[in-house]
Amino acid sequence: MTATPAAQTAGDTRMEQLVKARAYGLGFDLVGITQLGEAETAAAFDAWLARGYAGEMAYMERTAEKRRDSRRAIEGATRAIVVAMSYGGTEPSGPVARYARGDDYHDIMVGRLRELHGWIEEQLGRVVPGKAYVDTGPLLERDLARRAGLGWFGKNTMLIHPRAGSFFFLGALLVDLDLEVDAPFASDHCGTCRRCLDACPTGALVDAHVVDATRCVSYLTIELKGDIPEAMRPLIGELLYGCDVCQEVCPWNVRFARENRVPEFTPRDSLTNKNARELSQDLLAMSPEEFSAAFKGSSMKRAKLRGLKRNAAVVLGNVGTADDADVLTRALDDEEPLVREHARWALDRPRCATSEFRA
Ligand code: B12
Ligand code: SF4
Ligand code: SF4
Repeated sequence: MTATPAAQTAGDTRMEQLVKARAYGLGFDLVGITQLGEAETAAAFDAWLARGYAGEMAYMERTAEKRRDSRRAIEGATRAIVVAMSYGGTEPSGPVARYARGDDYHDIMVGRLRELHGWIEEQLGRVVPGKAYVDTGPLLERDLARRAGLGWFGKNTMLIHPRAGSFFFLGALLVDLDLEVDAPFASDHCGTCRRCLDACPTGALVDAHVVDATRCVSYLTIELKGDIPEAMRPLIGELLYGCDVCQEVCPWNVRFARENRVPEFTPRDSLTNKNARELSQDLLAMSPEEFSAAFKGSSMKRAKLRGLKRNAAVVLGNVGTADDADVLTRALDDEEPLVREHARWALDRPRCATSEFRA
């Protein structure tokens, strides 16, 4: 433990312990506390940006100054209560990444962190300035999490905990409160293993601990708004939305991934009962109204219907058969040029093409 004074106590129990107990009670799997300050990985982050690995995620560059130093996120905050929540790493693999199969984790986790914040204020009987962040804030969340003792940086860049693997989300409640901090996670348990680097389907793990996002399936199928580069399309295989490959092969997940215990993260039937082809066919035929209804409350809305149709066309180009020609041909009339172009590409792929079609 780093020696910082613990100013708040309630009875005989230290505030840190109470906060952690409450956080576990709210369903978080891991909790740690760290001091805000300059990110230890700021230099690695700068090098990553300089090499263009953020691609079109302009917000990473725009908010870089804040990300380098977590004290800049909100005025006056001194501590981060960092949490992790497992989302079902034991579920079978499939065309949609595990994290996106249930309800949007941003809403669920921010809601629970706000509950924790309210509870702290109630315990102390005063206002505690603070703010909850999950994913979208200007923070290097993995940096904060390692400093709070939640795990090490895997060679696949995931934060990994020795008894929980890496299939969990991270979040942080930044507060102006003098809590005693936890020791950082100092060891590294990757050793000589390189399974994730070898398994990545697109070669996005350009080095240990370095993801070139512009090659990562997660970026290509979610963050990228325009055309997926043609050279990358065949490498995407049947991955429709996101990618779990570099986590699935990790021995720490094979052994320690936890089951989902959060009802809201339960996979939607519409996603789990269908294979990549069936799901892609459904998406390509979907109207905006059907899309809104089917994906209400889902983080998959981030890619919008046009992005999902684009991905579906790529998947059918990779794993479809001549039986998918009809749905792809109809997509040639889609109002979105993006969808039309990817459908055309898919139809020209040997698996989908028939002589009738090529004419
Ligand atoms: C941008 C982003 C992406 C991008 C870029 C990914 C990336 N690795 O940077 C894309 C779209 C590709 C992506 C994909 C995914 N993401 Co994402 N993403 C983010 C986001 C918003 C920022 C990440 C970031 O700062 N990148 C900058 C680079 C430099 O950092 P980094 O690669 O994470 O590297 C870290 C360490 O490896 C270390 N480091 C860097 N170089 C070196 C060198 C050495 C020698 C060492 C020791 C360390 C080290 O420093 C960095 C930490 O500061 C965070 C949320 C947040 N606000 O932090 C979520 C986040 C990282 N993503 C998350 C998830 C779940 C995913 C996916 C699994 C989703 C999916 N299934 O498709 C994939 C996993 C891909 C992967 N292997 O990273 C979780 C990760 C949870 C965890 N256990 O680690 C986060 C934290 C969101 C959340 N709140 O839960 N993501
Ligand atoms: S998420 Fe998939 S594409 Fe991205 S680095 Fe991991 S294995 Fe490679
Ligand atoms: S697969 Fe191996 S090298 Fe990659 S993160 Fe897991 S333990 Fe580390």
